[in-house]
Amino acid sequence: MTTSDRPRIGVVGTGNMGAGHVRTIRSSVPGAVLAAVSDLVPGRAAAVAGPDCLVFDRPEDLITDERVDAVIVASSDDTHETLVSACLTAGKPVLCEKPLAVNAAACRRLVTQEAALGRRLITVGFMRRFDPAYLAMASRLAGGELGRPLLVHCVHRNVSAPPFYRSEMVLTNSLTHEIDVVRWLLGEEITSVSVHTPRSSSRAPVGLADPQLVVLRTRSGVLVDVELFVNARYGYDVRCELVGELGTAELARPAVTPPDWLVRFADAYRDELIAWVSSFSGNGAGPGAWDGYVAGAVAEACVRSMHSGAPEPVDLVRRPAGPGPGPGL
Ligand code: ISE
Repeated sequence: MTTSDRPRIGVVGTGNMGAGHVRTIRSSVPGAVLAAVSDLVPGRAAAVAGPDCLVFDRPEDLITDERVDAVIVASSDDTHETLVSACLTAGKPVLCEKPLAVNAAACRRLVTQEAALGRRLITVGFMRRFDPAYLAMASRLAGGELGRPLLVHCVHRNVSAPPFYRSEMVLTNSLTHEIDVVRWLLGEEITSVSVHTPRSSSRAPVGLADPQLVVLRTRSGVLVDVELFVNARYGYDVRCELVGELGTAELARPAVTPPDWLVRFADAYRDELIAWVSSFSGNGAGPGAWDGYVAGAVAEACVRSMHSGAPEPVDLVRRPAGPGPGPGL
């Protein structure tokens, strides 16, 4: 870790998400310096590097370089486990974009590796916990004015999905945001799931089940329904309404439907990075490795339900003793 008071951040993966983090670090995270970037696509890292920023062809070299104190992993999902593990081996804090890894078993390996270190280094990019509108909902729930929660209605619509998107990814990639934010809002685990697939949009690629309707049941019996529609076309539209015994709270929405998540959750991404950088001297901030594992396990139960057509239980392993989750569950 740096001896200066401005940690040097390396960003692996400079596509839309990684490039967004680069911009945010430069413009809105005063406590940090963009020290290095890396991307497997030739020229893509150099295109965002700018002055005083190192460019690495191999992400492993960025992670181990002594001029990098902490790492953001924003590369493709299938690279996350290897790169986060390398950060743990290097003893460097890492913010990994969701999902933490491509499946629950891989997430569990990272949970175990981090627990063996005895210190928290992993933060997972479930940035909605930092969104002012979600924080306002959480505050109203915690204040008691809604009473006990009974239902949560969610909508998660993307303009379009990339051509490699499969029906399972709607659950293992997109739905993980609702899984995490609902766990955080309600402060309890999801115990069973069911997935329903209506007729698909003619605008969706053939074979992609889109939209999908997911019902999550929590330990206390709260039901959460989530509409996922990743080729909605008209805009990026995320909604959430919490129904309690005494009242309801609805997620404040922008006046104009934004084109994507970088616009809709710009404040959340900024505050997530500020909290992450501030946490280097503490015990981590926001969702950690265990939250990444739980999201993966719940998403896999959803995939099982999509294929079985029946409700499926969520089976979680025992949580290892080790670094705390931060302000999560
Ligand atoms: C994407 O990867 C994100 O993380 C966005 O926040 C989410 O809304 C979108 O569905 C995902 O594909």
